[in-house]
Amino acid sequence: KYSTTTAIEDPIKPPVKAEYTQLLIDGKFVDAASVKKFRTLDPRTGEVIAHVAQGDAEDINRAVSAARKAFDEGPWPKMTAYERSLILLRFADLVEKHSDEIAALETWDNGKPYQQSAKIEVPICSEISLYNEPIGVAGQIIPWNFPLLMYSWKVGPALATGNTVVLKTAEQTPLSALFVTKLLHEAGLPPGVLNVVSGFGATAGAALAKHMDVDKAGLPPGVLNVVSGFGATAGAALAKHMDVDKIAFTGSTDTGKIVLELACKSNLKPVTLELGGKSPFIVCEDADVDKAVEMAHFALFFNQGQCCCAGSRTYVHERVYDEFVEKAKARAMKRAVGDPFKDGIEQGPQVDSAQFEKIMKYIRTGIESGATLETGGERLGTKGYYIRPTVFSNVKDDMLIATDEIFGPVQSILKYKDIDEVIQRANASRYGLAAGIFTQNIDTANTLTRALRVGSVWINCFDVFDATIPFGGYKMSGQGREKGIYSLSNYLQVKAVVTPLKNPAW
Ligand code: TXE
Repeated sequence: KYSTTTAIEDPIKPPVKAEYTQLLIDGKFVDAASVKKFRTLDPRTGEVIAHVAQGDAEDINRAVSAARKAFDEGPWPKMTAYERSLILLRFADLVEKHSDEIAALETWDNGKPYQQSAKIEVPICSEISLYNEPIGVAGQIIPWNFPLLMYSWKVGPALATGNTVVLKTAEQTPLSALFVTKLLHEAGLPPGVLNVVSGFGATAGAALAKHMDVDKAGLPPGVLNVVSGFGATAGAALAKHMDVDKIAFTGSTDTGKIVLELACKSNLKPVTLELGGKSPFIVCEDADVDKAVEMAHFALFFNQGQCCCAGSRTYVHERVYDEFVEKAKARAMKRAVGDPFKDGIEQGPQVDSAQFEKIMKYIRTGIESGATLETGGERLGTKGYYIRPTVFSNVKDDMLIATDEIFGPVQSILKYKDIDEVIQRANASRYGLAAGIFTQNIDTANTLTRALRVGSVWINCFDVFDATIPFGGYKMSGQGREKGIYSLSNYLQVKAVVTPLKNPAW
């Protein structure tokens, strides 16, 4: 079942067209003010799928003023939660109706297996929108690894609570968000409530993070023109600026810091951040090794390894270590890699050449630092961004493959002796997003759950997501939680109201 080069060299034609490629502002598809476009590529081949409008600061301004008007003048925030819920429910129906097209678009733009897009991500996109609660206003910046899922985690709660939104999609994957936002309008969303700007992070993303309403803040005209540029330049230039009322960001820890700084130096808008991770997956001495191997494999390799919560440090007890390594290697060698539109494929290409190069660089550091390369470690085929499932054993805690987020199909296996030691080593990370525990002993599970400084613990399972379960990180994995009741509070203001009674006796 192992990948065949024919599947990769002769890609299946996607059963969908890239129909929506403009920005979506004030309920209408429009070109970027600069009329510039960027290419979004098929990661199976590196060929162009479509030319997409390239939003920048000026488009963010247009989108923010549409969102501001829609928020200040209504009707969206003034509707009852029930009225909003009717529109969101209609949207859920439309997503279901168009699920084949959306799933195909997602696989084409991102490279993830079609079955994953169709069975996991499209249904989540409609489920998560079924909230109905009160008011707010928001800027949202999302990454490319789960374009639809990130869209729904951000947009669902913001809209349900009556906010208006400017959403910036990732430059690698602009297509699915435009498609479903069109469906939201078809479901009855008033214009201006949700505006989608595709474009590059440092221009459109940074502009959104630091956007200020020039008129309201009384700042001189022209200041906003400084917004293009990366990190320190953009942050410093905009230190004095006001922005949208709230920022939610998912992406790398480095960019998260920039976003927080921009928000802080402008108008102190509240920020939620969902950032990187280096999550431990701990296989205890009593674990059923075959099941543990399968779960650890899934925890790391799911979505081509491009998950913020990937179980990317596989700690295995010394008693079962050798058997585990052998079986983990055999499982990785069986992983079906190939065209993500093909049935039975478990792993498609990485999203783009930058991610591909980053992963290959980490593989080289793993070999150079003395870890044992059990399998993989190389490119697959000659086209696109496919990487052979890679397993390293004899990994030490201070190797880069054990400390850094690789974000690819590279499993690092580490040996441990006892529970206190593994707790200390698992916690010795700048990240704290998630952890997996594999044991049949309830005391071991409870001890680890309590001791691990992470936002999610999966016991004898991994990557189980439900709209009601909160998700987010400790330490440099982020701030705040998404999903569940927490996601609603991210978008709500609290107002205390006090009034004297005429008759103090009551
Ligand atoms: O991330 P960025 P990249 C990690 C993963 C990956 C690495 C780099 O390790 O290999 O980050 O990926 C926007 N102001 N994660 O470069 O830069 C950008 O346009 C405002 C983990 O893609 O964080 C995109 O929309 N916004 C992560 C979004 O930020 C900016 C998912 C994410 O891009 C900006 C993705 C700026 N100055 C990557 N610069 C997770 N937590 O799941 C960029 N952006």
